[in-house]
Amino acid sequence: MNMKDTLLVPFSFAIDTVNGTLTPERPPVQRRLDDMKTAYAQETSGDDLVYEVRQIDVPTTNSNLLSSTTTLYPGKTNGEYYMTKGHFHQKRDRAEVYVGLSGEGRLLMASESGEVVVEEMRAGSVNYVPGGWAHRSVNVGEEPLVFYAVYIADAGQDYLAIEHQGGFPVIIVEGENGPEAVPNPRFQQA
Ligand code: M6P
Ligand code: ZN
Repeated sequence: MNMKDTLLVPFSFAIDTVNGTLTPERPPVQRRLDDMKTAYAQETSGDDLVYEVRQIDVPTTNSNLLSSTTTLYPGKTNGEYYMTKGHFHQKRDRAEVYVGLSGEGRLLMASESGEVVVEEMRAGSVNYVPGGWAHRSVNVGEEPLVFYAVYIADAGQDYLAIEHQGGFPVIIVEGENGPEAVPNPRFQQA
């Protein structure tokens, strides 16, 4: 590799760990219930803001690391906690690391053959998402869930594979003893 062609100038950002904003500012991508009508077990709609993603852009090559903050607001629709759409990476073998900054959440991970792992997210948690695992985060608390994610910059997001199988194998709902993972009635193994 010719470093003269690829040498980036180092840079720094500051994260507000309570609301996920960045300094210097990055414009948020916003997702509302209307953008996720078919993501939940029961179809939903509305203009309620579910989450915001602020990305630190770099060239999308496999020698760079893309990173972003996600601010996932508290709330529920038809008993399911607010969550991200969730995706596999377009390049399936690309891994991702999540660092929890505030709030309380669950990270759902699912393989293409339907295996499921659910991990906790909170300030100071680090979750490693290996290649081949779809990932979705869920806010199970009463404050915004804020986390920082880092992944290989050419990974890309594949949302269709999740849609085609009716979501993740499990959904997170409020049970008698707090949040619990239960089978997703809409899930169909691809
Ligand atoms: C994290 C990362 C991003 C992702 C975001 C929201 O910041 O995993 O790659 O975009 O969460 O999740 P989604 O893309 O599934 O809406
Ligand atoms: Zn990802």
